[in-house]
Amino acid sequence: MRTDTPQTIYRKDYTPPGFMVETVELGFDLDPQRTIVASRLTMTRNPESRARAIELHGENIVLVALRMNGKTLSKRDYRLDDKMLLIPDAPDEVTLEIETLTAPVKNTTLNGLYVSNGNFFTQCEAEGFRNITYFPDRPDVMAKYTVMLRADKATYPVLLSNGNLIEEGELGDGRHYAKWEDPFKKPSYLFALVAARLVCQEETFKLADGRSALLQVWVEEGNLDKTDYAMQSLKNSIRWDEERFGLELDLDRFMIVAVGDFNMGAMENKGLNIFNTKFVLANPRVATDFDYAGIEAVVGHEYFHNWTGNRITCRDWFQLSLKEGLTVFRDQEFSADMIGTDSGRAVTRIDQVRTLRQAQFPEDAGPMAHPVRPDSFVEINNFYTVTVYEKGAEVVRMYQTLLGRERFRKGMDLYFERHDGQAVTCDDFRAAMADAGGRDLSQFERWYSQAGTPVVRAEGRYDADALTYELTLTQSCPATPGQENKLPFHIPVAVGLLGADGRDLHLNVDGHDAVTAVLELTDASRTFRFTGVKEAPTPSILRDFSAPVVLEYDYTDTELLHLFSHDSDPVNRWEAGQRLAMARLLKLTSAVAAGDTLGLDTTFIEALRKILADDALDAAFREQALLLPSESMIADQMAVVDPQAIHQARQFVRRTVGEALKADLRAQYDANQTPGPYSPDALSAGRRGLKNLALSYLASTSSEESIALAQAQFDNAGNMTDRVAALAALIHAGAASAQAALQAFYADFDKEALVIDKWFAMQASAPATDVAAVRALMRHAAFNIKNPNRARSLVFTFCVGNASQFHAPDGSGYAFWAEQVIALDALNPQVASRLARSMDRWRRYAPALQAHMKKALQKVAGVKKLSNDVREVVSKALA
Ligand code: 0A1
Ligand code: ZN
Repeated sequence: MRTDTPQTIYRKDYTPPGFMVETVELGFDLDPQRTIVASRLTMTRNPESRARAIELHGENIVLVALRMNGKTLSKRDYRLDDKMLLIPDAPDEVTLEIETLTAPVKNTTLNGLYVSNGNFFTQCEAEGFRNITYFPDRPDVMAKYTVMLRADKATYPVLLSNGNLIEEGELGDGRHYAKWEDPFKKPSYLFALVAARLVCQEETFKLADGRSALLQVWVEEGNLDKTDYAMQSLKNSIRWDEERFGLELDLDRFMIVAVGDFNMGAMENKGLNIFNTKFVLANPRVATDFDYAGIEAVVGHEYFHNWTGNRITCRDWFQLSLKEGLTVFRDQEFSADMIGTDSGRAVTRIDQVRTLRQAQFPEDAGPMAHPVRPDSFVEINNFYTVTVYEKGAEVVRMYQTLLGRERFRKGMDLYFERHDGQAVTCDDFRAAMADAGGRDLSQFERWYSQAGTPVVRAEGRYDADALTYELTLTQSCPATPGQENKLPFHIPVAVGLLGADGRDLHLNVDGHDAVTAVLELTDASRTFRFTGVKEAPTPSILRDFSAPVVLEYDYTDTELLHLFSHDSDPVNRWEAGQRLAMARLLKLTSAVAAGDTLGLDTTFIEALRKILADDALDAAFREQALLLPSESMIADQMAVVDPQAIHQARQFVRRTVGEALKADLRAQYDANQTPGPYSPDALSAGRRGLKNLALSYLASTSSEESIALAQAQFDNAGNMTDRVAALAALIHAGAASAQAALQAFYADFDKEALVIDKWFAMQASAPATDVAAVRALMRHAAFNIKNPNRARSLVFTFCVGNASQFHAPDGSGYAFWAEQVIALDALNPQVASRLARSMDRWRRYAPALQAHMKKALQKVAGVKKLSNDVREVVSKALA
């Protein structure tokens, strides 16, 4: 933490490292108060650099000793400040021996070496290693690591690090040691250690080439009954990467370790993945279908990083999406393949589209907007964003759409062939795709360099005499901070045409001869001509969400209803329903604000009824189709956001649908029970999803009958999915029994931290929970702001997921936000900075609210000892 003006770092300033590190030998004498780290580095001058000095990063550590080539260096031989250690005169080959001191127990940032529940863990991405020892802490310095851990045996019986265990033994006075060696070169951000009292589930797993690997999932003792699904997901991930990409596990041992205090989801340290407990621990009693899906995705994600991230890493942090966008794409494909059916795949795709719209589009339209490959940053930790991750994954998906699956795979092969063991850039990845695909992808580069969500406007014209349909696509992209004018993107637009009977017409356009054509829009505007079109079609544009853009087309209700009933592309079928709903929600929001009477047309309700009752459709798809756009998505469509009016309008639609479709909802509720033992598979989860959506619509009417139904489900639930769904229904309906249910829930699960997180989150998001109620919950004995999961469950959920209360007209929500950002910043800047982001789009509210928000932002910005993390976010918001 510094008080000086934070420095901006630019991509264009990249220079290669002055020295490369060949080998790293680390020795840890672990003690919570005083850990001594001895490091021995062999380094050689990099012929590609003009830098003379050895530059080592180091923060929040004490330098105890420094030797170069066996000789102790005195203060005159080096320069040291609070960030860097510089040795100006160094020979071309050096061995450095460095001793440093840290106090892990005092480290509340959860970055570097820290203590969680009495155990030691590390987190080094992006720049945490410099909190452990002095080192060129940048991803383009890759070295081989040997690690010796020493600690008290009774307190820390398990000592883990990257790679293979090569030696272990006793040390006397109750201490023991373990020596680990990682056979692969890696950047420092992939270093990890664990010293802890843990137990593991383990298994020997056969790899495709006949080798075996030892797989372990390490958890605290009481959690060994919650590791099966993570282990199963790990095995599935290994198989999948072998089959889909021909990539094998390159180690004899692969470990996953769960930790209760963690800033993010998980971390792909070589051979030693460290996970937030949230993405490891599951059994039917404590975890929901959603949790299970999250575990599968994150276990996959971290495992897939072993090739996309670890074997080939990033040259610098501006290239973060090189590993993250690609790895998210891989985990998305993995999850989709695990379901196996086309309709299941489509539901995962719909979820991805929802995430983009819910989180990435707003980011791209706000003060923190940045390209997938940013040009500058103040604090790299602020750039682990939905843009770098999810939009980055869309960019990778577009290669596959443009090249086809087969040539995309060739591109991946070529990427590994060229760059294995290297630290490279997004341009290198694009070059591999272009070369393997035999295509010029130079214009595609703009997806990396230009921020903002492109808008594609479509206009169609049918000529009955010529039997042609002309589709004109016009693109534009709004200005973003530092980027006034944008050049045209290379956009794949997948299009189909529906006939009056709802069936796909056969297409002849641009050399395509199919029912879906991928049109490539590269100019600002282009007209595509479909020939042999025998009737006026309804266009289905941007099928499977073929590009991360906003599609504008002036659909009539009739066309949307047609698509909603018939589109063979499930994503666009769903999309038509969302458009129908959004138009109504926006009208109703205005009506609420104007004090007009509210109404909902039967056409829309009947369209929902039809989908709901269509047993030919997957339950999971029907659930998606009946889910209304969220309050924040509605807000994004408004010139001036009115959170309370949005909330009332949406509630009105839920209530009206709940009443009108009461019988149908009840029928689906009954038809989609999942008797027998719980299974998290997609089919069962989909049925539970539809059933619980039906329950929530029914309960939104607050009828006695629906509340009794929710209460019965709560009392008899055989799994956590049904239990939380029932509890949420009771809370949101304002049922008299909700308090008692909450208490019973707490009493049942008070030993399960992840369930208590749900307990806080459900209350934080309830429309009746105001700031005072949140403050009261913060005084609950189980609340602990130092634990990121707990802070997120209560404080974040309220600020991000309870808009009508957070945006209380008196500004009390914003004052609360400022207080919490400031309190968190003193403990954990990374977490504080995430919370700070929730005020990004303050300029979109009415003047009175804006005034309160500005005051809150200024209050945070006025704090002298603010982290760079929060400083960057609030100053960009205020700029
Ligand atoms: N690379 C991890 C994400 C991650 C990033 C930073 C962290 O600490 C500050 C932790 C994890 C992933 O993509 O899963
Ligand atoms: Zn990742």
